[in-house]
Amino acid sequence: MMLILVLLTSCTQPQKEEKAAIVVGFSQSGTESNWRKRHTESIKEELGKENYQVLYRNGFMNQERQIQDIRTFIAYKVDIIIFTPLKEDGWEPVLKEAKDAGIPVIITDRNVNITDNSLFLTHIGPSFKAEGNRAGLYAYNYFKDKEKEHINILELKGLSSTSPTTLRHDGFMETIQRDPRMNITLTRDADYIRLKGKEQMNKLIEEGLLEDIDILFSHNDEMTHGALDALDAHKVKKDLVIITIDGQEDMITQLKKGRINAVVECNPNAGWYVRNTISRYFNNQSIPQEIYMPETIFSDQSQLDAIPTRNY
Ligand code: GYE
Repeated sequence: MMLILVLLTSCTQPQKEEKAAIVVGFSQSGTESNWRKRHTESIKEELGKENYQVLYRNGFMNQERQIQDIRTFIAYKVDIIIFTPLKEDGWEPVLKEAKDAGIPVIITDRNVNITDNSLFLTHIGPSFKAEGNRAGLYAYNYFKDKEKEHINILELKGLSSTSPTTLRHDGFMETIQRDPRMNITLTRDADYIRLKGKEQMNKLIEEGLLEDIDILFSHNDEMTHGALDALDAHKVKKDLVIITIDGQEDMITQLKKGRINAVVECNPNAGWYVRNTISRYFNNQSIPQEIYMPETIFSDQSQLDAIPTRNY
């Protein structure tokens, strides 16, 4: 009897064919910051919860390489592509190739600059403009009741031609404009890289240009760390209001130490949204063209011991 049962079940089960796993191609732009490392892990972790086969490629901050990675996914005939564009321009041809091959594309983190929005399914990421707004609002409030004729700002910018860099600047300008005393008097590029932040700050200190600066607005924590290193190396003792973006654990530590004034959070945990979007797509459910992730600001005005532990 048992034998018959075993035979029966083993005869019936294999007939139910296993559905082939969905193949996801994930092209990341680089590993320049702890923020980005977390962004990558978050997506990998969440995709790992599904029965997906994930092909991962890192573009190492080289757009040509990233385009090649996407072409490889197209050649492999993956079911869906997730991609984090290094820069805004130059994606239209390869996205068109994906569309012609019938492969949907989800863009996450930075935006692409294209005219044909049908070339991607959706964009999942933070509102960079709102981040800039929050940074500017902190600066505005800080100096609101202080008597001072001019408030000079040094802006340490991230990689050019990227949406976080453009929009963080725009958002910041929008809110500081409320106070005519506030002006960005110095701008330097440091590409979101710690060492470049340090180099730029070193030069400014050596050239004596930091002296009349009141605020440092830095587009990411890595560059801020570099700038802090330079200030330490030169033993600079001056009242500098420091506002940074990302919210890495190592920067929250600096905030708690009183080294910096405000950390605008940039949420790297895109994984859940990506997983949810993929599953909606394959279940024929509607998907909005733009998916924003929630964010906040932590500052010396916050209850510091209530800041949730970061995972990046
Ligand atoms: O702020 C920075 C990273 O594109 C939002 O890139 C991202 C930025 C993030 O390297 O740390």
